Amino acid sequence: MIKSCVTVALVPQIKTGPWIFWEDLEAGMAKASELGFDAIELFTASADAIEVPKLKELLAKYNLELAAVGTGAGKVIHGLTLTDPDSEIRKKAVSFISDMIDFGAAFGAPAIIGSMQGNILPGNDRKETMSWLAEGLNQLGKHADSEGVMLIYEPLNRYETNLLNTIEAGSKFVETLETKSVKLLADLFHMNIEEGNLEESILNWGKYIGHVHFADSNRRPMGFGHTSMKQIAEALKTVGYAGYASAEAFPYPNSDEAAEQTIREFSRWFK
Ligand code: LER
Ligand code: MN
Repeated sequence: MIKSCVTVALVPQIKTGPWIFWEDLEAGMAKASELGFDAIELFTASADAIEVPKLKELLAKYNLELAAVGTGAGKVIHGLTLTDPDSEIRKKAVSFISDMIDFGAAFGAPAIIGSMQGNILPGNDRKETMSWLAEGLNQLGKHADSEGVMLIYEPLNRYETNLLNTIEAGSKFVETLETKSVKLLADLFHMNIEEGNLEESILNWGKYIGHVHFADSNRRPMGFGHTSMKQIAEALKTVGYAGYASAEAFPYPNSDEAAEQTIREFSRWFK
C-alpha cells in the first residue's frame, strides 16, 4: 500500500521552494490530518530545531507519521555538501546529515540527501568527486543502518546537480556502494525532466526506490501539469513500492488548496 504524505518546511531561507506547508508546523499538521494524509515530510534548519518529545506529541495528536526528514538546510544555510573539494566541509556535511539521521530515526523516518550531494565544481575531477559522494554515503548509510533506518539519496535534474540525474544512474551508483542502506528518491518532477520514460525507469529500477516525491511536471501539485500519472502509478504498484508519495510541490494556488488537490490525486491513483 502506498501512503500519502505532504511536505512541511520550517526554514525561512527556502521559503520560495516547493513545499505545501510552511512556517506553522501545527497548522500544517492539523490540515494534513483533516484531509486524511498518512504522514508529513519535514524540512528543519537543524536536527535540534524541534524537540523530539514535542514532535511525538503533535504526531500523536494529529494521527500522522513522520515519513522523512530533509537535509537541504545544511547546504542552504551552512553551505555544506558531501562533494566539496575541502575535506573539512565534507566532514561537517557528514556530521550535519548524521544528526538529521538521528533526529529522523527517533520516528523511524529516513533522512533525504538532495541538494547536500553538491556538484562537480569547475576544475574538479568527476571521478574524485564521485568518490567523495560514495565515501559520504557509505559512512552515512552505515550510520543509518545502526539507527534502523534507510538513507535516501535523490537524483536531481541537471539544473540542480551534475552528479547523477536519472534513476538508472542513481541505481547503478547505489549498486557500487558498500552500504546496502541507501535507497533512491524518485522525484517525479526531476524525472519528468531527465527520464526518457518514467514508468520504464520505475519498472527497471524499482527495487532501489525508497521514497517518492509526488509533484507534477511544473512542480505544481499533481494534476496541475502534464505528467501521465496513470502509467506511473501502475509501475509503482507493479514493482511493489510500499512507501510514501510525498507532495513536494509549490503551494499553488495556496497551501490548503494544494494539499486538497494532492489528496484528491493521491486517492485517484493509489486508493
Ligand atoms: C529536494 O527534494 C528537491 O527535489 C529539490 O529539487 C527541491 O529544491
Ligand atoms: Mn525532491
